[in-house]
Amino acid sequence: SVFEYAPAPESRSIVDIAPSYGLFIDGEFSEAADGKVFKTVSPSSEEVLAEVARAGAEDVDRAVKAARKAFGKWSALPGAERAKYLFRIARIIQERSRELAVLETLDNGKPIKETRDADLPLVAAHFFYYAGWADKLDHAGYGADPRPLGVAGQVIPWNFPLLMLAWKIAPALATGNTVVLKPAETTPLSALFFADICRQAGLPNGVVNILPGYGDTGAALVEHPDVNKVAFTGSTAVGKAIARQVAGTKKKVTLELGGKGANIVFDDAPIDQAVEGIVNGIFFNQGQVCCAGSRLLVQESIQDELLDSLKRRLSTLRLGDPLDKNTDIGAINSEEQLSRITTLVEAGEAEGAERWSPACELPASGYWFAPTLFTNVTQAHTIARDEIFGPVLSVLTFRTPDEAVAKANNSQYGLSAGIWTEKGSRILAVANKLRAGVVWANTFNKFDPTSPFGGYKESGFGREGGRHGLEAYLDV
Ligand code: TXE
Repeated sequence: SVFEYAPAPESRSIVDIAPSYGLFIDGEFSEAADGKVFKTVSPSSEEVLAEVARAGAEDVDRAVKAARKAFGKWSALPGAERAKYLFRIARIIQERSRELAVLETLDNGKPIKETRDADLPLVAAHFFYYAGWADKLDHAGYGADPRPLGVAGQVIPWNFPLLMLAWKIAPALATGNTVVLKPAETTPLSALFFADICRQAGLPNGVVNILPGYGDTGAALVEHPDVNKVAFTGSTAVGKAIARQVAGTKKKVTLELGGKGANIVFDDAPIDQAVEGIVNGIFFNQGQVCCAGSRLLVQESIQDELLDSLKRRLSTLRLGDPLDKNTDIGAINSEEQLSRITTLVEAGEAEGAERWSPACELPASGYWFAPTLFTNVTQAHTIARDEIFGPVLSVLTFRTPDEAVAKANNSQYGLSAGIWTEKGSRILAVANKLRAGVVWANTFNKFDPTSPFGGYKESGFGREGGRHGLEAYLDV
């Protein structure tokens, strides 16, 4: 049947993509009540990968009811029993990680090197980590009887489809909540594959429900009166709209929004290591990372040396077929995102910043953007202020640590920052003054399920990951 995982006639790889996918409600795949569907395309080739059912308000209601019905038994299970399901899911993710990596790369456009070596191991790690918490909640300082909130409505973006699903679903299930999750419209496939994993793991029906759809599906989920907790990752504009929507209700909410991370390089930093960190900070996942190091703050005295090295390194990056294991830079996730990046880059040029890219040929079809560096950038420039969410680095300079801190903090956002220096005392002094949820020292974009993650200011509120990530799903 079309709503099962029947192999597609011309499957390109080890993963079988069905021609069409359903909504996952109460353990079954089904059509949308109104029969609506949408297409998901490969951003690297623009070919249609599959047709996907598009959930409307009626489907949201059916999914929330299924989650509510499942909540009673699921939340009453001893933590150790819930842990078994989570461990089983984690192991199946590991076993099927090659298929998942290929599927994620096809639907998202990011290099297989990243899905295989970064996304998938982290996805499994989150399920293992939160599985370990499920039977320990009673003795973790939460009081005698920490209670799950109920039904969690979760809306996730397209930049790390599976990882964002793991960040949301793993802590929710460990704490005894049930879930209705809406993946992003451009990347629904790995979440539906995950639905199949839930079935394979024998997860009771209704504990996890997956509703592909657009923003209207997300809004209907957030609005549903029987949702107790809303967890959102996405744009600051939609995050604010959601905050307004839940104001005046008793719903709890966590928001993980945009960023404009500063990567600060002091004159005593090991240059080669810093260059690798800068590249990883802004070109990993084509810069479509909320905590990307999109502003490089370099100490004036080493600017020339650092930029020379950086340009040499950028000239070695390979852009192209995301399924090629040697590819460093994949496709931009959607035409819409590509046009947002293009608009902001044009603003950078119009405002007088100097644009540079290594010589590189862009494939004829698909959505591509060459790694781009802007110098002569001031703090007033749009490209120094707005989140570009693309492979574009704005370079600014500073003379003193205080100036570096002031410039780093001069942002509406406060999600991430990086510091490069050999001086341990400077790392501590500067990190303590940065208004950012994550500060990396002599590294960048390192993630771990044990560490809470989240933002200051317009980057959102609440934390995901670590022990703090549990609190977002508990009443204590
Ligand atoms: O985000 P949206 P978009 C930033 C980044 C990017 C910009 C726009 O700067 O360029 O946002 O991206 C769902 N109620 N980030 O347009 O619209 C939507 O269907 C409920 C940063 O893709 O916020 C999708 O599932 N849900 C970010 C999810 O929200 C709604 C990651 C994100 O989409 C909704 C992504 C509504 N009214 C973009 N409208 C990060 N923090 O990592 C849309 N959605």
